[in-house]
Amino acid sequence: MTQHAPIKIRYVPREALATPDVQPEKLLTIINYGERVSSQSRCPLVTVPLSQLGATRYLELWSCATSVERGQFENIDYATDGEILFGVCQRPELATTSLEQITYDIYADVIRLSNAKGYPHFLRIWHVFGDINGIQQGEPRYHRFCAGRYRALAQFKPDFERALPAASVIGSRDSGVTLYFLSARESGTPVENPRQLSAYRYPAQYSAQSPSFSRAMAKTWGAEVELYVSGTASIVGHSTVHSGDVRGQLQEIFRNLQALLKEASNTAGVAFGGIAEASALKVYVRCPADFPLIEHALTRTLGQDLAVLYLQGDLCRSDLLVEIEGMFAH
Ligand code: 3EB
Repeated sequence: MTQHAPIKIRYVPREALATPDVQPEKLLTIINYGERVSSQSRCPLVTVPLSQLGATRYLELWSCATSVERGQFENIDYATDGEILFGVCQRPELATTSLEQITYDIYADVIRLSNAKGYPHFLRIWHVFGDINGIQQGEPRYHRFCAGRYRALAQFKPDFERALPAASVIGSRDSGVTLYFLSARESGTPVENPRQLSAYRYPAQYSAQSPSFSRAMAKTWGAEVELYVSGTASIVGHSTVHSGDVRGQLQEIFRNLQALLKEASNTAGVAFGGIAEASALKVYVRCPADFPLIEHALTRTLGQDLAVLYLQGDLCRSDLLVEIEGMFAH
């Protein structure tokens, strides 16, 4: 018997929500981007405050093979299917608390929840917060975020740098912190990119407490291997390359993704193929004016059939113009 990955992530046009083809009890979550929409579904609909670019507005449907159990812990909504835990937390950023402290608090709660439910191994985490390139108490806000994340992981997860999840950190125009994640009963295998210095070893100029994520996470589910690829930018070694040149950044991202897929295939002992074999890609675009060029370059390189979602998002270094993440399966 082939055991499939416990979850499938699909992009469906927003209108499809009126006539869903998935039973609500088999949905881990529905993720909506940008303007709020109302849902008749009994499954929680999470609105991530990043605008979609492009003609069609999509929702992300995360479905699984079995019925899910839902719950709440602190203000984290979660759903489990016996193999995987999905959780989402949205908190306002109050002037009385630093971004570092808010990040620490959310991480501490998320770690407590995942430990208590028996899904302690983080696979993939997304983070969205406002004013990512702003300065707070003399330090870039992204560095403050990294410090809070690092402090919580170091406190609650001994040896955490050997098992870092894949991640994305995106700046929104709205304030507030959104974090959503997948964790599992059994650990996955982190994968690093041979073209890039591991982020957790970046020099201090990128954050005194280094960014705690791996370039990708490979996870075996029975006969299937799933690869969760972190937000990938035009960074070689630890330096941004092609500053101010969106075309050059995109080409460098393709090279980074190809190298990472090759490394992941070697590590996992399966062939993930090339970028065009992705089951889903997400592209974060800093300047909406760059969107037509980016979309054109992606369809020319990867074809029309690939599921790609484009979002307006600010990136953690102010010279980064575009970033791509994705999921692959074998
Ligand atoms: C980079 O490679 C680009 O701090 O979790 C990408 C994905 C980036 C995740 C994170 C940061 C993070 O350094 C930025």
